[in-house]
Amino acid sequence: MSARRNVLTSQMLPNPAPTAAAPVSTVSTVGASGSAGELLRARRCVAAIDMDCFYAQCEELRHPELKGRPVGVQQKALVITSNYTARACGVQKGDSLQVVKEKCPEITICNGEDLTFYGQVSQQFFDVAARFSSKVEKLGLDEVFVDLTEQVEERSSARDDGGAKMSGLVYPDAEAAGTDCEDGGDAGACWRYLALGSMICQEIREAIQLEVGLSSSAGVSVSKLLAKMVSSWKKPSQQTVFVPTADCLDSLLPESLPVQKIPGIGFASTQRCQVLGIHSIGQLRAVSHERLQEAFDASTVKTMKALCLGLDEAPVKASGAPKTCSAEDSFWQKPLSSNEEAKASLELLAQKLLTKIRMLERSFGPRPVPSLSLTVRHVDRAASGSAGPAAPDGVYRTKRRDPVADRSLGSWGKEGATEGDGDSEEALLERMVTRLVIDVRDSGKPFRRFKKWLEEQPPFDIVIDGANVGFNNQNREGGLFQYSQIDAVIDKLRETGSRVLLVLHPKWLREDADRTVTKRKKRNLDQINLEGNMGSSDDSAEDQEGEPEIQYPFDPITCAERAAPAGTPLAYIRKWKEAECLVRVPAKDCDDWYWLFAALSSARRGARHVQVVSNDHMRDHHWRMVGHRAFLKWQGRHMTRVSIWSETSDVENCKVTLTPPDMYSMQAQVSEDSSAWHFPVPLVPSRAQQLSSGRPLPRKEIESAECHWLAAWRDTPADR
Ligand code: TTP
Ligand code: MG
Repeated sequence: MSARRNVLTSQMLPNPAPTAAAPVSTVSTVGASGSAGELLRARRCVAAIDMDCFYAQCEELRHPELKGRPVGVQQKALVITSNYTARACGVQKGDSLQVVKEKCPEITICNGEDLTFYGQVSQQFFDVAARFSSKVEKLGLDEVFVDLTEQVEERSSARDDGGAKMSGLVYPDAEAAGTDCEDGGDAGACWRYLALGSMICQEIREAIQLEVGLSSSAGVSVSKLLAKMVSSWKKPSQQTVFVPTADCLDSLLPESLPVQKIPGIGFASTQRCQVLGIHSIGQLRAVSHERLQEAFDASTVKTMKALCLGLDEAPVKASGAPKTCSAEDSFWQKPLSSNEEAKASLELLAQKLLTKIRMLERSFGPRPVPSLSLTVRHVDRAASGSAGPAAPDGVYRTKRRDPVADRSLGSWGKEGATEGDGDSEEALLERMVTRLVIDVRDSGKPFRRFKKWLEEQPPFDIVIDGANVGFNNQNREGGLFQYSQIDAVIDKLRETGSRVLLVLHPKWLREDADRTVTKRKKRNLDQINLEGNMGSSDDSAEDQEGEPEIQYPFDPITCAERAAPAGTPLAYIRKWKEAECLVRVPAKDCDDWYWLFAALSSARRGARHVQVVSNDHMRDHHWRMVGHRAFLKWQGRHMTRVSIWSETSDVENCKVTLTPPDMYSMQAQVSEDSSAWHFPVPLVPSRAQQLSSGRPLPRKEIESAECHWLAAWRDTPADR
C-alpha cells in the first residue's frame, strides 16, 4: 500500500492566498492541524447542500424549453447567476448584462427580480431534506445544513459499517485512506462514520433531483464549518467528503487564507478585523484575545478563535416556519404614478404574500397572522436618480391584531360587517353554552370540573368532535363508528404541529362499544325534549353527585388497552391517551357541549384561529343556540368540515380532506373612517408570472379562483 500523504492542491482551495500588508505580523506556529485529534474523535456528521446555479435551474423548471440552452438571471443591470451551459462560455456570476451578451450572444436572460417562485422551489427541496432529518437549517434560498448524526448512528448500529462506502470525492483520498483511515485509529473511525453520512447525503440529493428536479452539490464533514467549506469544491452535481486529518486541515485552512473565507466570519467582522490589522487566519490565530476584544465581545472572540482552528460546535438549528413573511417590490423599473397603479400593485403583492403564506402553511401548518404591515418607502427622486414620480409620503402600517380580530374589524362601511370585539363574542357564547348545560343538568357540577381542567390547559388550536368524525353514514341505518377515521384526522392535524383536542364520550372508550347508528335517532329526540334524558345509555353511576370525580382528561391506560393489537379500538384509544390529545366527557353529559366549550374557551384564551373539526350542523343539541346570530357567525368561522374516504374497502387506510371555512367576506371593503382596507385576493399566479409564462388568465378564471383576504391600516399619528 502506498505511503503517499494526501495533500489538497491549491486548485481545491476556496481562493488564492492573499498577501496582506498587516500590522499584526506574527503568525501562529500551531495551525489547524492541532485540532485534528479532537475533530476526528467527534461523532458528528453534517452535510451542507447547495443548489447548483439555483435561480437559473428554477427558470429551467418553469420554462422547460430552456433546458440545455445557456440561461442567465438578471437583477438590475447584472446577471447574478447563469446555468452551467452559459458558464462554459465564460459567463460569471455578477457579470454585467453587456459583458454576458458579449461572452455568450445566444444566452436567454430571465428577469430574477421576483423571488416568489424561487422561494417556492426552495421550500420544496427543504421539505425533501426535512424528510431525512429533523435538523435541517436553511441558509438563504439555495442552501441547507442537514445534521445526519442520528441517521449515521442508526445505520451504523443496524449494519456492519465496514461495508459503508464513501460517496463522492473524498479528502484524504482513497489512496491516503490506506494509511490514514483503514487502521483502527480515530481517522479510520471518522472515515467510516462520514462514509455512512456521505451515502445518506447522496440519497438526499438524489431525492431532490428526482422530486424537485434540481441538481445540487454538497460537503460532508464533522461540523457546519468544514462541510460548508468543501461544499462547493466540486460543482455541479457532486459532493465532497472531508475527513479532518491533520494534513487535510492544514491544507484547508492555510495561514494565508483571508479571514472572510471562513464561513461564520461575515463582512462586518472582516472589516473590524482589518481595522485591527488582521487579514489572514494565521494572523487571527496569532492575535491575543485581549486585542480582539477591542473590536468584538468575548463570546465572538471565542468563536472566531475556534473557527480559525477549524473547530465549530455550532448545532444545526432546525429551521421552523420563518417568523415573518413578506412580499415587496422596489418599482425601480416602473415607478407607480397613480392611485390605480398603486392599488393594482398592492393587490399583486398581496397575492404574492398569500401564495407564500399558503406554501409555509403546507410545510409548517396553519398559523395565526398576528400582525400585518404595509410599508411604503419614499424614495428621493433626486438622490435615486429615478425619473419616476415620488412615492406618496408617509408610512402605512397595520396595528397589531390577531386574525380573528382581523376578520372582525368593527364597522366596515359596506357589507361584511361583523360583530364587535372578538373577546366579548366568545365570552357571550361561552355563557350561552354553560347556561345550556345547567338548564339540562341540574347542577352542572361535572361540567364545572371540565371547565376547571380546561382553564389549566394551554388553549387548543383544533378541537375534534370525535363522535361526528368517527361515523361513516352517521344518520343512517348501517352506518358504523370507525376509530381509524378519527385517527386519520388526528394524524393529519398533529403533523401540522397544531395542539389538538379529541373530545369523546366514554361510550366509545371501551372494547364493546355499540358502533352502529340505530339508537341515535331516538336519543336526538330525547335531547331536544331535554329533561334528564341526555347522553348515553350508559347507566354507570359515575359522575353522579357524591360519586368519585372522573379523571381528567381520561382514565389511565388499562392493561387491555396496552395489550390490544394494532388497529383495534382499544389500540387507538391507547394511542390517543399516549399522545395526550384525548378528553373524556362525563358519561351523563352530551359531548357536543364539551367540544364547543373547549373551542370557545381556547379562542378566548388566545387560540383565536381555533377550529372545530365536525360536520355537525348543530341543529339538535344546540337548537337554542342556532337562532343566535353571534353563534351562527362563530360557526361560520370556526367549523372545519371533514370528508374521509378510502379508495378500497380497507377502512384502515382512509384519506382525509379538511375544509376550513372561507376567510371572511369576499367583498373589497373600507372602514367607515377610511383608515383601513380589506381586499379579497384571488389565488392565481401574479400578473408578472402570467405574462412571463405567456398565459395571461382570462378574467373569468381570475374571478372564479379561490380568494383570500388582506387587511391593512393606516397608522394614526399617535401610532408612529
Ligand atoms: P449561489 O449559490 O452563490 O450561486 P448559484 O446557486 O447560482 O450557483 P452555484 O452554487 O452553482 O455556484 O447563489 C444562490 C442564488 O442566489 C443564485 O442562484 C442567485 C442568487 N444570488 C444573488 O441574488 N446575488 C448574488 O450576488 C449571487 C452570487 C447569487
Ligand atoms: Mg448555489
